[in-house]
Amino acid sequence: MLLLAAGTLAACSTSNQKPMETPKDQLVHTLFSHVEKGEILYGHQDDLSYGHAWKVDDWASDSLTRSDVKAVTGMYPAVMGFDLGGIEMGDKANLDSVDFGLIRKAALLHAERGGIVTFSWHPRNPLTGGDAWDVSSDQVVKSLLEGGELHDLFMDTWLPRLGDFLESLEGIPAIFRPWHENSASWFWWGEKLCSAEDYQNLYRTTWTYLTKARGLTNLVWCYSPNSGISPEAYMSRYPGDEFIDILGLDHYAFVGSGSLEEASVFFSEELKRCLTFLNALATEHHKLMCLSETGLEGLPDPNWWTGVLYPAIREFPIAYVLTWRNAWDKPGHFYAAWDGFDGAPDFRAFSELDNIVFLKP
Ligand code: BMA
Repeated sequence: MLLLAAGTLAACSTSNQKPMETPKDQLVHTLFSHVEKGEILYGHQDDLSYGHAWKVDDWASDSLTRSDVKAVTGMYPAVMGFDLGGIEMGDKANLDSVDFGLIRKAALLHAERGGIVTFSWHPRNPLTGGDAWDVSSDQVVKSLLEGGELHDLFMDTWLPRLGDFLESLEGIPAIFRPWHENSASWFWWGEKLCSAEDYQNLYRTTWTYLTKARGLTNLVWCYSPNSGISPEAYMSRYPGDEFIDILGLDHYAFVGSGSLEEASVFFSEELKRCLTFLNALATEHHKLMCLSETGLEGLPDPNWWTGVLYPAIREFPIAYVLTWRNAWDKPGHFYAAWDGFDGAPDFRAFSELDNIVFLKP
């Protein structure tokens, strides 16, 4: 629908009319209009590609109607997350073995059904050959920037491959969220692995390539540090208002050696603290805000959705909240309920809340 509207509007454009809205502008407006109504969209990572103990096998012929979220709530997630890790290598499938053909098909289909798509990116470590979590060198970001030994690889191979994939999305609007969780130090672009200036340069180079060199007008850019930081730290690596549309936050619940109840209290308090400063920053910079990644792995709390997550987010104008993937091959690695799961009723109750938005099939 969005794609059709964009094409129709463009066809009507004349020189004395206002410049037409790009797909990116349209998505930004859509998200702002949900926020103005006090609505929060629900998102789930990789929802159409696989779920708890199942996966799509023959994606080219599959109608992609299966979804753990739909099996429990009767609705698809409004926001669908996908990861592009591996696209930079020219791989056929991403780091979680999801074929890029399936990702593209699922993204287009979800947009056609009226949903919103978002892409994260866990690229390999180009200096060591390791994965995104290989933090053995603090020279990786520097090596990709102008003057660095891998700058040509970045500009002539990595970004073009990423650009080719994003261009193949036929102009559907998409939230792009590269270089995430940069305030922590578990990815090679993390806080201790590069200077603030080099991080900003990396983000801006990515933006400039896709937006200027490739002319993509469908990307909504999200900046998403991890929780556990001050507002000053959040902004210390901010690429700048020109480059960013959404101020995101990644924040997970962890049950360590303490009790589940302690973990929930910590999760809620930290989330509210971060969303409070994010709200102030979003207002000041005229940006959207979102909870770009969250979740409680394996959902050991049967009332987590309505008892912990919802009370922590309901007061905040976040455009969406996205919980991470339900791995098909790791039984305990799931963040949304699935059919037959004990905690399914509370997830269903969450989906039925007035201001939480799912996508009706
Ligand atoms: C992590 C885990 C990993 C996965 C990665 C990228 O949080 O889910 O298993 O490879 O995200 O999707």
